[in-house]
Amino acid sequence: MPTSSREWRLVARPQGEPAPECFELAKTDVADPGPGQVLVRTTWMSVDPYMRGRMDDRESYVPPFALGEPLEGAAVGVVEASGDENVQPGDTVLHDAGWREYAVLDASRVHAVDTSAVPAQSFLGVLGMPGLTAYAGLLEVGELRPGDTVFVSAAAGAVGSLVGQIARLKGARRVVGSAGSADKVAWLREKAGFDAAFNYKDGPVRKQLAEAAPDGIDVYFDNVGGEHLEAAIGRMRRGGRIAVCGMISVYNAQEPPPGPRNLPLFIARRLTMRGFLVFDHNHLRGEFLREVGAWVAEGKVASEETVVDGLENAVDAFLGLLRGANRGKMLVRVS
Ligand code: NAP
Ligand code: FER
Repeated sequence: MPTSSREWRLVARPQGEPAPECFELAKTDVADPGPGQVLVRTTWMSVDPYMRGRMDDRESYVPPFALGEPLEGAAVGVVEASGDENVQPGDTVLHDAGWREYAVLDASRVHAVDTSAVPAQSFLGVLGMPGLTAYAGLLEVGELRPGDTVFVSAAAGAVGSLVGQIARLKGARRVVGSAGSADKVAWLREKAGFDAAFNYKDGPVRKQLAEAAPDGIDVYFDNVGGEHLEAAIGRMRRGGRIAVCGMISVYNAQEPPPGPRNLPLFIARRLTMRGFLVFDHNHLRGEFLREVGAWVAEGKVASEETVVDGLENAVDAFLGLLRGANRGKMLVRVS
Protein backbone atom coordinates (compact mmCIF):
# COMPACT_ATOMS: atom_id res chain seq x y z
CA MET A 1 0.00 0.00 0.00
CA PRO A 2 1.27 3.54 -0.72
CA THR A 3 2.39 5.55 2.30
CA SER A 4 2.73 8.95 0.64
CA SER A 5 0.95 10.93 -2.04
CA ARG A 6 1.30 14.26 -3.84
CA GLU A 7 -1.49 16.86 -3.92
CA TRP A 8 -2.01 20.34 -5.35
CA ARG A 9 -2.95 23.07 -2.85
CA LEU A 10 -4.17 26.60 -3.35
CA VAL A 11 -1.77 28.85 -1.43
CA ALA A 12 -2.84 32.33 -2.63
CA ARG A 13 -6.04 33.70 -4.20
CA PRO A 14 -5.49 34.70 -7.83
CA GLN A 15 -5.91 38.32 -8.95
CA GLY A 16 -7.00 38.14 -12.58
CA GLU A 17 -5.35 35.29 -14.46
CA PRO A 18 -4.05 32.77 -11.90
CA ALA A 19 -0.27 32.80 -11.52
CA PRO A 20 1.60 29.50 -11.03
CA GLU A 21 2.69 30.86 -7.60
CA CYS A 22 -0.90 30.53 -6.37
CA PHE A 23 -0.45 26.75 -6.32
CA GLU A 24 1.83 24.34 -4.48
CA LEU A 25 2.49 20.64 -5.10
CA ALA A 26 2.83 19.11 -1.62
CA LYS A 27 3.69 15.68 -0.28
CA THR A 28 1.34 14.11 2.25
CA ASP A 29 0.95 10.83 4.17
CA VAL A 30 -1.60 8.21 3.14
CA ALA A 31 -3.45 6.38 5.94
CA ASP A 32 -5.05 2.95 5.68
CA PRO A 33 -8.80 3.18 5.01
CA GLY A 34 -10.90 2.69 8.15
CA PRO A 35 -14.32 1.01 8.32
CA GLY A 36 -16.64 2.49 5.68
CA GLN A 37 -13.70 4.10 3.84
CA VAL A 38 -11.84 3.33 0.64
CA LEU A 39 -8.36 4.10 -0.67
CA VAL A 40 -8.44 5.30 -4.28
CA ARG A 41 -5.57 5.72 -6.73
CA THR A 42 -6.56 8.43 -9.17
CA THR A 43 -5.92 7.60 -12.81
CA TRP A 44 -7.48 10.67 -14.51
CA MET A 45 -8.53 14.08 -13.18
CA SER A 46 -10.56 16.83 -14.74
CA VAL A 47 -9.76 20.53 -14.93
CA ASP A 48 -12.87 22.67 -15.43
CA PRO A 49 -13.51 26.40 -15.90
CA TYR A 50 -15.72 26.59 -12.77
CA MET A 51 -12.61 25.91 -10.67
CA ARG A 52 -11.48 29.48 -11.39
CA GLY A 53 -14.59 30.73 -9.56
CA ARG A 54 -13.87 28.54 -6.53
CA MET A 55 -10.42 30.13 -6.21
CA ASP A 56 -12.08 33.46 -5.28
CA ASP A 57 -13.44 34.05 -1.78
CA ARG A 58 -17.07 34.76 -2.65
CA GLU A 59 -20.51 33.28 -2.19
CA SER A 60 -21.44 30.55 -4.66
CA TYR A 61 -23.23 27.22 -4.98
CA VAL A 62 -20.17 25.58 -3.39
CA PRO A 63 -17.73 26.96 -0.79
CA PRO A 64 -14.50 28.51 -2.14
CA PHE A 65 -11.34 26.38 -2.14
CA ALA A 66 -9.63 26.86 1.24
CA LEU A 67 -6.09 28.27 1.31
CA GLY A 68 -3.48 25.67 2.21
CA GLU A 69 -5.89 22.81 1.48
CA PRO A 70 -5.88 20.45 -1.51
CA LEU A 71 -7.91 21.49 -4.53
CA GLU A 72 -10.89 19.30 -5.38
CA GLY A 73 -12.63 18.23 -8.56
CA ALA A 74 -13.93 15.33 -10.56
CA ALA A 75 -11.60 12.36 -11.05
CA VAL A 76 -11.69 8.67 -11.79
CA GLY A 77 -9.53 6.06 -10.17
CA VAL A 78 -9.10 2.49 -9.03
CA VAL A 79 -9.92 1.27 -5.53
CA GLU A 80 -6.72 -0.07 -3.94
CA ALA A 81 -8.16 -1.07 -0.56
CA SER A 82 -11.64 -1.01 0.90
CA GLY A 83 -13.20 -1.01 4.35
CA ASP A 84 -16.69 -1.05 2.87
CA GLU A 85 -18.54 -4.18 1.77
CA ASN A 86 -20.13 -2.43 -1.25
CA VAL A 87 -16.82 -1.37 -2.80
CA GLN A 88 -14.22 -3.90 -3.97
CA PRO A 89 -10.51 -3.44 -4.62
CA GLY A 90 -10.06 -3.10 -8.39
CA ASP A 91 -13.35 -1.22 -8.88
CA THR A 92 -13.15 1.81 -11.19
CA VAL A 93 -14.88 4.75 -9.53
CA LEU A 94 -15.79 8.39 -10.11
CA HIS A 95 -15.04 10.68 -7.16
CA ASP A 96 -14.61 14.35 -6.27
CA ALA A 97 -11.11 14.31 -4.75
CA GLY A 98 -9.07 15.16 -7.83
CA TRP A 99 -5.75 17.07 -7.84
CA ARG A 100 -4.00 14.27 -5.86
CA GLU A 101 -2.57 10.81 -6.43
CA TYR A 102 -4.22 8.91 -3.59
CA ALA A 103 -7.24 9.70 -1.43
CA VAL A 104 -8.89 7.97 1.52
CA LEU A 105 -12.61 8.69 1.15
CA ASP A 106 -15.90 7.69 2.72
CA ALA A 107 -17.41 5.03 0.48
CA SER A 108 -20.41 7.32 -0.14
CA ARG A 109 -18.08 9.67 -2.06
CA VAL A 110 -17.14 7.09 -4.73
CA HIS A 111 -19.41 5.87 -7.52
CA ALA A 112 -18.66 2.81 -9.65
CA VAL A 113 -18.61 3.46 -13.40
CA ASP A 114 -19.24 0.99 -16.21
CA THR A 115 -16.15 0.86 -18.43
CA SER A 116 -17.34 -2.04 -20.62
CA ALA A 117 -18.22 0.23 -23.57
CA VAL A 118 -16.23 3.44 -22.98
CA PRO A 119 -12.96 4.33 -21.22
CA ALA A 120 -13.15 5.52 -17.61
CA GLN A 121 -12.17 9.12 -18.40
CA SER A 122 -15.32 9.50 -20.55
CA PHE A 123 -17.15 9.99 -17.25
CA LEU A 124 -15.22 13.24 -16.78
CA GLY A 125 -16.19 14.54 -20.22
CA VAL A 126 -18.70 13.38 -22.79
CA LEU A 127 -20.56 11.11 -20.33
CA GLY A 128 -19.88 13.25 -17.26
CA MET A 129 -20.68 16.71 -15.93
CA PRO A 130 -19.77 18.56 -19.17
CA GLY A 131 -21.85 16.14 -21.24
CA LEU A 132 -24.93 16.52 -19.06
CA THR A 133 -24.43 20.30 -19.16
CA ALA A 134 -24.59 20.26 -22.97
CA TYR A 135 -27.58 17.89 -23.05
CA ALA A 136 -29.67 19.64 -20.40
CA GLY A 137 -28.69 23.14 -21.48
CA LEU A 138 -29.58 22.58 -25.12
CA LEU A 139 -32.72 20.46 -24.72
CA GLU A 140 -34.29 21.65 -21.46
CA VAL A 141 -33.01 25.22 -21.08
CA GLY A 142 -32.61 26.10 -24.77
CA GLU A 143 -35.73 24.07 -25.70
CA LEU A 144 -34.21 22.96 -29.01
CA ARG A 145 -36.80 22.14 -31.70
CA PRO A 146 -36.21 20.36 -35.01
CA GLY A 147 -35.50 22.96 -37.70
CA ASP A 148 -33.82 25.42 -35.32
CA THR A 149 -30.60 27.26 -36.08
CA VAL A 150 -28.21 26.86 -33.14
CA PHE A 151 -25.15 28.95 -32.31
CA VAL A 152 -22.68 27.84 -29.62
CA SER A 153 -19.55 29.62 -28.41
CA ALA A 154 -16.40 27.85 -27.11
CA ALA A 155 -17.67 25.32 -29.66
CA ALA A 156 -14.51 23.20 -29.78
CA GLY A 157 -14.48 22.71 -25.99
CA ALA A 158 -15.94 19.89 -23.91
CA VAL A 159 -19.45 21.33 -23.54
CA GLY A 160 -19.61 23.25 -26.82
CA SER A 161 -18.49 20.41 -29.09
CA LEU A 162 -21.24 18.23 -27.67
CA VAL A 163 -23.87 20.97 -27.93
CA GLY A 164 -23.28 21.23 -31.67
CA GLN A 165 -23.32 17.48 -32.22
CA ILE A 166 -26.46 16.90 -30.15
CA ALA A 167 -28.17 19.74 -32.02
CA ARG A 168 -27.29 18.05 -35.32
CA LEU A 169 -28.53 14.62 -34.15
CA LYS A 170 -31.76 16.17 -32.82
CA GLY A 171 -32.67 17.75 -36.15
CA ALA A 172 -31.31 21.29 -36.05
CA ARG A 173 -31.43 22.97 -39.46
CA ARG A 174 -28.13 24.78 -39.08
CA VAL A 175 -25.37 24.49 -36.46
CA VAL A 176 -22.88 27.32 -36.07
CA GLY A 177 -19.89 27.51 -33.72
CA SER A 178 -17.11 29.91 -32.77
CA ALA A 179 -13.68 29.05 -31.42
CA GLY A 180 -10.28 30.63 -30.93
CA SER A 181 -8.03 29.07 -33.59
CA ALA A 182 -8.00 28.04 -37.26
CA ASP A 183 -7.34 24.42 -36.22
CA LYS A 184 -10.41 24.33 -34.02
CA VAL A 185 -12.55 25.91 -36.73
CA ALA A 186 -11.39 23.30 -39.27
CA TRP A 187 -12.14 20.51 -36.77
CA LEU A 188 -15.65 21.86 -36.16
CA ARG A 189 -16.43 21.93 -39.87
CA GLU A 190 -14.69 18.72 -40.91
CA LYS A 191 -15.05 16.36 -37.95
CA ALA A 192 -17.79 17.63 -35.66
CA GLY A 193 -20.43 18.24 -38.32
CA PHE A 194 -20.91 22.00 -37.86
CA ASP A 195 -22.39 23.77 -40.90
CA ALA A 196 -20.37 26.90 -40.23
CA ALA A 197 -17.65 27.93 -37.80
CA PHE A 198 -15.47 30.99 -37.36
CA ASN A 199 -12.43 32.12 -35.37
CA TYR A 200 -13.60 34.92 -33.06
CA LYS A 201 -10.03 36.29 -33.03
CA ASP A 202 -10.21 36.99 -36.80
CA GLY A 203 -12.60 39.96 -36.54
CA PRO A 204 -15.75 41.27 -34.86
CA VAL A 205 -18.08 38.45 -33.73
CA ARG A 206 -21.10 40.46 -34.93
CA LYS A 207 -19.81 40.54 -38.50
CA GLN A 208 -18.63 36.92 -38.63
CA LEU A 209 -21.86 35.66 -37.07
CA ALA A 210 -23.95 37.56 -39.62
CA GLU A 211 -22.16 35.64 -42.38
CA ALA A 212 -22.37 32.27 -40.59
CA ALA A 213 -26.05 32.58 -39.61
CA PRO A 214 -27.59 34.76 -42.34
CA ASP A 215 -31.17 33.79 -41.41
CA GLY A 216 -30.71 34.36 -37.67
CA ILE A 217 -30.51 32.12 -34.60
CA ASP A 218 -33.20 30.27 -32.62
CA VAL A 219 -30.98 28.99 -29.79
CA TYR A 220 -27.76 30.59 -28.55
CA PHE A 221 -25.83 28.37 -26.11
CA ASP A 222 -23.56 30.87 -24.36
CA ASN A 223 -20.27 29.61 -22.91
CA VAL A 224 -18.43 32.89 -23.23
CA GLY A 225 -20.47 36.07 -22.50
CA GLY A 226 -19.10 39.52 -23.44
CA GLU A 227 -18.87 40.37 -27.13
CA HIS A 228 -20.29 36.97 -28.14
CA LEU A 229 -23.46 37.52 -26.12
CA GLU A 230 -24.18 40.95 -27.56
CA ALA A 231 -23.53 39.69 -31.09
CA ALA A 232 -25.83 36.68 -30.59
CA ILE A 233 -28.65 38.82 -29.15
CA GLY A 234 -28.42 40.94 -32.28
CA ARG A 235 -29.09 37.92 -34.51
CA MET A 236 -31.82 36.16 -32.48
CA ARG A 237 -35.02 35.30 -34.33
CA ARG A 238 -38.47 35.89 -32.86
CA GLY A 239 -39.06 33.58 -29.87
CA GLY A 240 -35.34 32.76 -29.63
CA ARG A 241 -33.84 31.25 -26.48
CA ILE A 242 -30.45 31.98 -24.92
CA ALA A 243 -29.14 29.30 -22.54
CA VAL A 244 -26.56 30.94 -20.29
CA CYS A 245 -24.13 28.16 -19.45
CA GLY A 246 -20.89 30.02 -18.81
CA MET A 247 -19.11 33.32 -19.34
CA ILE A 248 -15.48 32.31 -19.58
CA SER A 249 -14.46 35.63 -21.19
CA VAL A 250 -14.97 37.33 -17.82
CA TYR A 251 -13.78 34.68 -15.30
CA ASN A 252 -10.44 36.49 -14.85
CA ALA A 253 -11.96 40.00 -15.06
CA GLN A 254 -11.13 42.33 -12.20
CA GLU A 255 -13.81 44.90 -13.12
CA PRO A 256 -17.44 44.07 -13.97
CA PRO A 257 -17.66 43.80 -17.78
CA PRO A 258 -19.95 46.11 -19.78
CA GLY A 259 -23.43 44.66 -20.34
CA PRO A 260 -24.92 43.89 -23.76
CA ARG A 261 -26.12 47.20 -25.25
CA ASN A 262 -28.96 45.72 -27.30
CA LEU A 263 -31.33 44.37 -24.63
CA PRO A 264 -34.37 46.26 -26.03
CA LEU A 265 -34.41 43.57 -28.76
CA PHE A 266 -35.81 41.17 -26.15
CA ILE A 267 -39.16 42.98 -26.33
CA ALA A 268 -40.14 42.94 -29.98
CA ARG A 269 -38.47 39.60 -30.66
CA ARG A 270 -39.95 37.90 -27.55
CA LEU A 271 -36.57 36.53 -26.49
CA THR A 272 -35.79 34.47 -23.39
CA MET A 273 -32.44 34.23 -21.62
CA ARG A 274 -32.05 31.69 -18.82
CA GLY A 275 -29.03 30.75 -16.74
CA PHE A 276 -28.67 27.22 -15.42
CA LEU A 277 -26.49 24.95 -13.33
CA VAL A 278 -26.04 21.35 -14.41
CA PHE A 279 -26.73 20.12 -10.86
CA ASP A 280 -30.40 21.15 -11.19
CA HIS A 281 -30.86 18.75 -14.11
CA ASN A 282 -29.96 15.42 -12.53
CA HIS A 283 -33.41 14.09 -13.45
CA LEU A 284 -32.11 13.88 -17.05
CA ARG A 285 -29.03 11.82 -16.17
CA GLY A 286 -30.51 8.38 -17.01
CA GLU A 287 -31.88 9.52 -20.37
CA PHE A 288 -28.63 11.41 -21.11
CA LEU A 289 -26.43 8.36 -20.39
CA ARG A 290 -28.63 6.08 -22.51
CA GLU A 291 -28.91 8.43 -25.48
CA VAL A 292 -25.45 10.00 -25.58
CA GLY A 293 -23.80 6.76 -24.38
CA ALA A 294 -25.26 4.96 -27.41
CA TRP A 295 -24.13 7.74 -29.78
CA VAL A 296 -20.59 7.54 -28.40
CA ALA A 297 -20.50 3.73 -28.61
CA GLU A 298 -21.84 3.86 -32.22
CA GLY A 299 -19.28 6.51 -33.21
CA LYS A 300 -21.99 9.09 -33.98
CA VAL A 301 -20.44 11.62 -31.59
CA ALA A 302 -16.79 12.66 -31.75
CA SER A 303 -15.65 12.93 -28.13
CA GLU A 304 -12.30 14.70 -28.37
CA GLU A 305 -9.89 14.81 -25.45
CA THR A 306 -6.73 16.81 -24.85
CA VAL A 307 -4.49 14.92 -22.44
CA VAL A 308 -1.79 16.41 -20.23
CA ASP A 309 0.44 13.79 -18.62
CA GLY A 310 1.41 13.83 -14.95
CA LEU A 311 -0.07 15.31 -11.80
CA GLU A 312 2.86 17.75 -11.70
CA ASN A 313 1.46 19.35 -14.89
CA ALA A 314 -2.14 19.71 -13.63
CA VAL A 315 -1.86 23.47 -12.94
CA ASP A 316 -0.45 24.00 -16.45
CA ALA A 317 -3.42 22.02 -17.79
CA PHE A 318 -5.84 24.23 -15.88
CA LEU A 319 -4.16 27.47 -17.00
CA GLY A 320 -4.04 26.09 -20.55
CA LEU A 321 -7.79 25.37 -20.42
CA LEU A 322 -8.54 29.00 -19.56
CA ARG A 323 -6.37 30.12 -22.50
CA GLY A 324 -7.83 27.67 -25.02
CA ALA A 325 -5.05 25.05 -25.21
CA ASN A 326 -7.63 22.24 -25.36
CA ARG A 327 -9.72 20.71 -28.12
CA GLY A 328 -12.58 18.79 -26.54
CA LYS A 329 -12.26 17.84 -22.89
CA MET A 330 -9.07 18.86 -21.04
CA LEU A 331 -7.84 15.96 -18.89
CA VAL A 332 -4.82 15.11 -16.77
CA ARG A 333 -3.55 11.52 -16.78
CA VAL A 334 -2.37 11.00 -13.20
CA SER A 335 -1.34 7.33 -13.26
P1 NAP B 1 -13.96 24.15 -22.56
O1 NAP B 1 -14.89 24.83 -23.49
O2 NAP B 1 -13.51 22.78 -22.89
O3 NAP B 1 -12.66 25.04 -22.32
C1 NAP B 1 -12.76 26.40 -22.17
C2 NAP B 1 -12.60 27.10 -23.53
O4 NAP B 1 -13.01 28.46 -23.42
C3 NAP B 1 -11.17 27.19 -24.01
O5 NAP B 1 -10.78 26.03 -24.67
C4 NAP B 1 -11.18 28.43 -24.90
O6 NAP B 1 -11.31 28.01 -26.25
C5 NAP B 1 -12.44 29.17 -24.48
N1 NAP B 1 -12.15 30.55 -24.05
C6 NAP B 1 -11.28 30.95 -23.10
N2 NAP B 1 -11.27 32.29 -23.00
C7 NAP B 1 -12.15 32.75 -23.93
C8 NAP B 1 -12.59 34.05 -24.32
N3 NAP B 1 -12.10 35.16 -23.75
N4 NAP B 1 -13.49 34.14 -25.31
C9 NAP B 1 -13.98 33.03 -25.91
N5 NAP B 1 -13.61 31.77 -25.58
C10 NAP B 1 -12.71 31.63 -24.60
O7 NAP B 1 -14.61 24.16 -21.12
P2 NAP B 1 -15.97 23.45 -20.70
O8 NAP B 1 -15.72 22.65 -19.51
O9 NAP B 1 -16.56 22.82 -21.89
O10 NAP B 1 -16.86 24.70 -20.27
C11 NAP B 1 -17.41 25.57 -21.25
C12 NAP B 1 -18.27 26.63 -20.56
O11 NAP B 1 -19.35 25.98 -19.89
C13 NAP B 1 -17.54 27.44 -19.51
O12 NAP B 1 -18.00 28.76 -19.56
C14 NAP B 1 -17.96 26.79 -18.22
O13 NAP B 1 -17.86 27.68 -17.14
C15 NAP B 1 -19.39 26.42 -18.55
N6 NAP B 1 -19.98 25.32 -17.74
C16 NAP B 1 -21.13 25.60 -17.08
C17 NAP B 1 -21.77 24.60 -16.36
C18 NAP B 1 -23.08 24.92 -15.67
O14 NAP B 1 -23.56 24.12 -14.88
N7 NAP B 1 -23.69 26.07 -15.96
C19 NAP B 1 -21.21 23.32 -16.29
C20 NAP B 1 -20.03 23.07 -17.01
C21 NAP B 1 -19.42 24.08 -17.74
P3 NAP B 1 -10.99 28.98 -27.50
O15 NAP B 1 -9.72 28.51 -28.09
O16 NAP B 1 -12.16 28.76 -28.39
O17 NAP B 1 -10.89 30.38 -26.99
C1 FER C 1 -19.35 26.81 -14.30
C2 FER C 1 -19.32 28.18 -14.16
C3 FER C 1 -19.95 28.76 -13.07
C4 FER C 1 -20.01 26.00 -13.38
C5 FER C 1 -20.62 26.57 -12.30
C6 FER C 1 -20.60 27.98 -12.13
C7 FER C 1 -20.50 23.76 -12.78
C8 FER C 1 -21.22 28.57 -10.95
C9 FER C 1 -20.82 29.78 -10.44
C10 FER C 1 -21.36 30.35 -9.19
O1 FER C 1 -22.16 29.71 -8.49
O2 FER C 1 -20.95 31.44 -8.87
O3 FER C 1 -18.71 26.21 -15.33
O4 FER C 1 -19.93 24.65 -13.64
